[in-house]
Amino acid sequence: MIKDRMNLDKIKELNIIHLDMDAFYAAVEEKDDPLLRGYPVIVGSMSNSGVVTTANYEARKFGIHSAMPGFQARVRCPHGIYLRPRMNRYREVSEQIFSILHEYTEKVEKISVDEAYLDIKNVDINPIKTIEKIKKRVYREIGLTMSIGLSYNKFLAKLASDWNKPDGVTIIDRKSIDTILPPLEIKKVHGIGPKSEKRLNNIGIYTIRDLLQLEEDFLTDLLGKSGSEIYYRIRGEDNREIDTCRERKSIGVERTFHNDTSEIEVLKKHLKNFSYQLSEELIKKELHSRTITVKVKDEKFKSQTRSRTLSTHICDKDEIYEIGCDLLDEIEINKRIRLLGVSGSNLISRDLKQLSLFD
Ligand code: TTP
Ligand code: MG
Repeated sequence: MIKDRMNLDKIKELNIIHLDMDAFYAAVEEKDDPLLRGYPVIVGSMSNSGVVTTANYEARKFGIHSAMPGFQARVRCPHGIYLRPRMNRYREVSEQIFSILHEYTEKVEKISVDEAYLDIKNVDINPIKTIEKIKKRVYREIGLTMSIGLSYNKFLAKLASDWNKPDGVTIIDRKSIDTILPPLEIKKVHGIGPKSEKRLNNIGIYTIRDLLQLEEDFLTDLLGKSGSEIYYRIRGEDNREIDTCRERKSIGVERTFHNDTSEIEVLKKHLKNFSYQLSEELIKKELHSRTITVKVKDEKFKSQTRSRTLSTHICDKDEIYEIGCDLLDEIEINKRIRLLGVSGSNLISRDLKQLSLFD
């Protein structure tokens, strides 16, 4: 059902969908055990040191949310039903949802188990009809609700899907951005993470309205390359394409030096720099890695690699650096090194990482 019909002047132009399942893990639990319906359901740790992965909308009325420590949740909602996550089941349901999405377009970008972008440019039917069909089918065949945003780019579609949760549909067209965007907090802008938010707050910038006053150059000086992207994004411009092969096997940073070196201290200095960059990439992509690999290539082009697989997934820069140093120490360096790299593989997304905190 369309809850929010905004000004639809150029409906054909609206061809990017962002969809996000409502209270996903908890909703799967309710689907599998309908007796849970109507009660506050919290999926997460049984132990005091664990965290909430999600709570259904009943439980959210008690102020419970993802990432909240389990003990705090129990204080706020002692009569809640606390369940351990069943990741395999969530993945299975997720696959069923995605196979329905793929029936509408092959241009599906999977962001996580319960979230995707769809490009419906080549779908012949009216975009609003398409949304209604997707929602209805997922509800009828799987029994779960989702919230959908429809717009003409990714940033706005994602903003829209979050607008009217749960079970909502929000459409943002060109005409509506002038009223929708200015009052929003800057953290709503894709690309403004906690660090950038703080930097902007420090100079008195809290809303998109404030942000709109800043020149592109100023934003680039302050936030680097993403400053320019943000400058256009808040004006409703975002050219990011739907990326259908987003699932990655590994992420790495490597470089060939101008001056080959065999000095371990110099190599470690580079390694530190690369580890920090790798950590930044992982955080940006909301990924954590369980296997860290260091690779070197010497002046005779001989490569050596060393890897370590950990018991938990990590993304912290100092942890990556520390493991990287151990791995580098294991490599026998008797020639000058021309290339050094560090990478993370065995990747999982943020939501799965959270589970390992209490398992
Ligand atoms: P979200 O889509 O962020 O949350 P949600 O689907 O539970 O609720 P909403 O209706 O607000 O969309 O995340 C999807 C699933 O990912 C969620 O059900 C549980 C998991 N998750 C975590 O494990 N840790 C987290 O910090 C978050 C935010 C989610
Ligand atoms: Mg969700």
